[in-house]
Amino acid sequence: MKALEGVRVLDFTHVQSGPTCTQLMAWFGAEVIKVERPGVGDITRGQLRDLPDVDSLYFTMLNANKKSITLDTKNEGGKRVLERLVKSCDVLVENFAPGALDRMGFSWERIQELNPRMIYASVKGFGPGPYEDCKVYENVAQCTGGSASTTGFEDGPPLVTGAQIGDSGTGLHLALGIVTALFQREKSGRGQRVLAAMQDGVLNLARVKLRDQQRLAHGPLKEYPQYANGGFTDECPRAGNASGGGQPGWAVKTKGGGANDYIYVIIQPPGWAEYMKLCGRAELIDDPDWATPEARLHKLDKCFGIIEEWTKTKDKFEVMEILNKINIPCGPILSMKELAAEPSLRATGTIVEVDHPTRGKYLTVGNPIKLSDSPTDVERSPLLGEHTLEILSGVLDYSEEEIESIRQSGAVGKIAEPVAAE
Ligand code: CAO
Repeated sequence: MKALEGVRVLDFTHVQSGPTCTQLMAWFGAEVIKVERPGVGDITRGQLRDLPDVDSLYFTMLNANKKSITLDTKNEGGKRVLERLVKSCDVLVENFAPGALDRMGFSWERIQELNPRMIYASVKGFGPGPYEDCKVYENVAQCTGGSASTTGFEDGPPLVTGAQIGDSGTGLHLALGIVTALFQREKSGRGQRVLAAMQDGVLNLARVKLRDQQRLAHGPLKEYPQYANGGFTDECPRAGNASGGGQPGWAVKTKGGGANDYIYVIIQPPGWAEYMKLCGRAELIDDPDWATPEARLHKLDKCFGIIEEWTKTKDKFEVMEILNKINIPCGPILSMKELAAEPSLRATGTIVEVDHPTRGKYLTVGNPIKLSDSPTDVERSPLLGEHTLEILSGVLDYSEEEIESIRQSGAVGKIAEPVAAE
């Protein structure tokens, strides 16, 4: 049995933020019915394609374990099918532009009338306020949520990060909101609205920077490179690769000189002596100008420079092994190529190979959250409208005549032929 077995999700999501949320729910066992526009579908099916005429990796990696029904929800027949779906699902998840669902005729009031137990969950770019009507994509959220202003080097422009903290991060927040609302429904018997705004989600993930903004009012941030270089304003600055925790850290070069031949090292007080022994600089272990964290604070760049002279003589995996043996935390900079080939990630199901009827085999990131009683089996994403018939008859109990009349109305577009067994 899967943890969310018996929960049916009307998945009205597209692009990345909403699909991240519903994919997680599907992995935990919810029945996720993705509603897509006939003939078009989720726009990402056709975006960033690596192969002609097949669903992109963008789409396939965000829509595993879901069913797809095509439905024109602006068509009167389509609206009636959507009403029936609302009545028979537990959760509706959407990430349309603000107001789109209301314009379709499905306001929160209307949804509650149709199904008072419905949990209606939305991702929006912003919460209520001056920007609530704006459309938002990933990097917009990274910029408006405080991540970009605090990422990058002190002398460079603001930077966005490759980790999709605006989209996938907000999808994760939304998933937690939904299961929490499902838990409350057990006692209250009622559904509720769940909103995760991308600006809020990014700010939540960047909360240590709001911490530093407030610390700044009481003196310089000693762990930032600006402490040695003397360059603070009244705004939390970009800290380069400095550690956000209590200990100094930096990415130093390793042997090879390639783009990812680096390792992230941290200097905890007990580690200093060990580092200096490895670096052949034992004289600095007790030297009062170097021996204490306070003495080193003004010259962290020089400290990491000394360590780098040693790390450049080893590859990043050798450094990892040597430092971990003496209890010094560190992390090699791993490329996507290296991660894709990592056997331990394959073994745990964090990286999974999936077979797809039109694209063949591809890699995806499996469920990063492991439940001992609800293991995840990653299944390929659905083709556009692949389950339209199955949902109309099996879930919504339409008769053959009714299905024919729905089809005639143009509400579901061309019904897809069943896919041959793989
Ligand atoms: N049948 C008929 N119409 C449909 C439909 C269906 N099955 N599915 C969607 N539509 C319609 C919508 O009703 C909407 O119509 P109106 O504009 O007339 O109301 C229209 O398609 C376009 O939807 P949209 O506005 O959501 O799409 P967009 O491409 O204009 O904007 C995005 C995309 C992502 C910027 C916007 O949806 C958004 O801001 N979403 C909230 C924030 C978010 O999730 N951003 C993350 C995106 S990346 O993960």
